[in-house]
Amino acid sequence: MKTQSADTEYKKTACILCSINCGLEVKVGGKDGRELLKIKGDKAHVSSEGYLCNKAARLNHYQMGADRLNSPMRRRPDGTYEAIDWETAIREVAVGLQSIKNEHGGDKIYFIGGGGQGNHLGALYSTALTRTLGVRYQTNALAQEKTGEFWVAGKMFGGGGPHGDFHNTEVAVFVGKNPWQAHGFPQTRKVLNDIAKDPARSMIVLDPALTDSARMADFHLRVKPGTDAWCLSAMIATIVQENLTDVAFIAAHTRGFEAIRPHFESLDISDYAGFCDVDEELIRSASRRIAQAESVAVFEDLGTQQNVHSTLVSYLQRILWIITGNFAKKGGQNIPVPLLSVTEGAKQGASSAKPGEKPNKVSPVLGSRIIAGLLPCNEVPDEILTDHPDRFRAAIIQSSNPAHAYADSPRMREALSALEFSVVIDVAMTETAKLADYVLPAASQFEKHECTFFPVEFPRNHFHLRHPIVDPLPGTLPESEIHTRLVEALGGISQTHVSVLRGALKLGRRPFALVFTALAAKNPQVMKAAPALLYRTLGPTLCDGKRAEAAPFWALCHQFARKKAQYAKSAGFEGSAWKIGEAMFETLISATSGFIYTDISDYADSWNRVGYSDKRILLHVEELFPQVQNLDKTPLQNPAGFPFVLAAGNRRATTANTIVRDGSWDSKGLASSLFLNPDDALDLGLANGDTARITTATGSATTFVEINDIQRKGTVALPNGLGIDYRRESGETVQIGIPPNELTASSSRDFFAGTPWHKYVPAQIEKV
Ligand SMILES: Nc1nc2c(c(=O)[nH]1)N[C@H]1C(S)=C(S)[C@@H](COP(=O)(O)OP(=O)(O)OC[C@H]3O[C@@H](n4cnc5c(=O)[nH]c(N)nc54)[C@H](O)[C@@H]3O)O[C@H]1N2
Ligand SMILES: Nc1nc2c(c(=O)[nH]1)N[C@H]1C(S)=C(S)[C@@H](COP(=O)(O)OP(=O)(O)OC[C@H]3O[C@@H](n4cnc5c(=O)[nH]c(N)nc54)[C@H](O)[C@@H]3O)O[C@H]1N2
Ligand code: SF4
Ligand SMILES: [Mo]
Repeated sequence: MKTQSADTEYKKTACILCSINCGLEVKVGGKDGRELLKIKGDKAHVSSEGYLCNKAARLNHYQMGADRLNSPMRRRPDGTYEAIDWETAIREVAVGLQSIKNEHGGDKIYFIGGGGQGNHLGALYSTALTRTLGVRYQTNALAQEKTGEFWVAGKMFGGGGPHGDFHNTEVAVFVGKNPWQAHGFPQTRKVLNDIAKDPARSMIVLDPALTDSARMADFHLRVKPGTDAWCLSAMIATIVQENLTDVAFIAAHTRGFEAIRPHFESLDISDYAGFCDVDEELIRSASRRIAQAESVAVFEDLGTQQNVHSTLVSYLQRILWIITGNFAKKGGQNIPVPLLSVTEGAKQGASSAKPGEKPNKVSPVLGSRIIAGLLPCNEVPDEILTDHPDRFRAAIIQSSNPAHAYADSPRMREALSALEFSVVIDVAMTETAKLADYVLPAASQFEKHECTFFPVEFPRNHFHLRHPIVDPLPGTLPESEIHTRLVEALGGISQTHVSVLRGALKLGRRPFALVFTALAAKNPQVMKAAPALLYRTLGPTLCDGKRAEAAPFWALCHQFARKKAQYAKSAGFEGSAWKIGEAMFETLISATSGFIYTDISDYADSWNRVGYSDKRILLHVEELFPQVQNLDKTPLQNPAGFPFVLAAGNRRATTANTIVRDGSWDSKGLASSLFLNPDDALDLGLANGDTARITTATGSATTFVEINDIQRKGTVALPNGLGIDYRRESGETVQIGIPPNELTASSSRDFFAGTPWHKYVPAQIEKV
């Protein structure tokens, strides 16, 4: 685990502030040699090629955060914490979890989180712990944004998640997405600039706000908040009514068009334009632009995913590009080949049911739909604060701050406090950590190996295992070590197995693989604890133990080579499945700027990942289509006394979820304001910089206003990720901005996926 700390060479790693993880070169040094002194883009990185946005330069605020934890903490009966040593912490946490398991069953332990924007290696290791304990249920931030989309994609394509090819597309469509600030695909700002500059390409944005992205758009459909379903319906109707569909594509590749066609044929486009308050001609011309394009790529994000009709919108936007034939082609939507997808990881995290048992598809208390292995975040309190016999009794929370990030923070705090046992694994003493029985301090993402499972590009896909670039903060451990020690304390790793495997390894990795497989066939615990067992056996042999944390990837590379050899071959890996697996793994652990593991030239290959045996895309989704038909009977109305629509949590130039807790990284304090439209400001008697009170059904808060042309009249917006308690080096605790979920309600959620309506919070605004 040791790295040289005193040298000042540039070292390669990646930015952790959004899912793109741009490659970095960092000059380390400063205090204890642990600071990130200078940060530049890594030109050799296989995906970002030197690209960075403004945020990466401030990463030292994360690395050197004054509230970093440097010792395991145990809660005293009076609610304060005392530092304890690691040995005590591991022993007591293992005992705590084991006693919940013995008394109530492992399925009463809830696993929350796993990883963030830059770290998923800990999520991989956590499966050793959760499967050893028999944990069956989990949730994470994806279940407050993407689960509806996952379900819709799964239903329409029979698996796989299609992804837009924005680099090559003729028309880019952003639905509730502000890619200039939030990114979402490699080198986002460069791609947006390329599209904007090219007269042959266009950008269409659906957003009530005049965001940086909307300003670049050729068509800005400035919908009334929460009405995208009407706008998208009108767009589909335009294409159907003006006979602009791709008839040949629909006939050859889809199922169910006849069942949905009559609705869009008879739909009154002008009425629907009225519902969403967008000019009918603008809707028609944007729709024609889509229909006439050689290729169209679409990105939906939080503006609709965290809004009323979120799952419906996921469905409607797909109809739009499917009936215009934009699947399995350059510049369109394609289904990538992941090395390991986050949702596969999610499924693995909660161990599957015992043989003969029905797999768990619904949550234990409410009986809600579980999508991609995840329970809806909004329902966490409902599954705890009840006397239902199957309620959750304990939680393991890793790299997530539900007390701040999930809807209705007061109720989340009540729920987390009601648990009989809880442990948080984090780098900082977060709002959630402050409610836990034990807090285990993780090494930062620059102090250990890390990676994410987010990159899902097509046709070239990369993976980047980052090496530590500084020594761990004394007192911290990487998740690999934390989970392995916990599994050992629970008796989940047999020392006999360890000796036998180490012995086999002396003869080579092939005998090791054979012995591992033989042990696993006899003892199911071997597979359950596999990441930890590989770490303890194969780990020490990887570059003299320096790359021990990469051990589980050895198995994953071999799995990929066995099941998907043709894709590895497309990236230049040759030979037998064994040879390919070994070569992929050796490349993975040594490629400090990432490596390409799939490079397909044929876009039609996407059809191989459509799950239905007839290889057709399903257009008529019976669970959702009735809601589409009923739209005009369900107009949106705010409750009396709350005339504004608050978007509780937008991405801005200096926000990054709660990864950087030190608010001073936003040196000009730009991020914390409430955005307000000039007409509304006039009505309310508010001037720039004045303080306003925001009141919702859940709570109330004050902050200063920023009057701008970004906000649509009747809407206001707060940034996401702010309002966290930050303990400065001086000991003083500061809170910058508003914690948005003091204002949101856990009951405001999608009827289907349970995803929150953070972007549609009825609110009252007053001058203070
Ligand atoms: N700078 C920065 N970048 C980030 C993050 C960050 O914290 N900071 N977080 C990362 C994460 S975790 C995620 S999930 C992504 C999210 O990325 P985005 O979804 O792009 O981010 P948001 O700004 O939350 O929401 C997008 C847009 O939705 C719009 N919106 C609000 N209401 C509606 C509506 O009714 N209809 C439509 N069509 N639009 C609406 C808002 O005006 C906003 O411009 O960003 C990632 N990137
Ligand atoms: N109102 C409102 N709420 C929202 C949103 C919104 O737009 N509005 N957006 C939602 C979205 S899209 C998301 S993704 C979530 C994000 O919310 P969370 O899931 O809570 O994720 P992060 O804010 O990224 O917090 C990650 C945690 O990981 C910790 N951490 C950092 N590095 C490490 C590490 O190496 N190991 C460990 N163990 N911990 C580490 C950080 O200290 C932090 O506590 O917020 C959601 N909440
Ligand atoms: S925050 Fe910016 S620099 Fe960091 S990964 Fe995302 S796009 Fe790259
Ligand atoms: Mo997110």
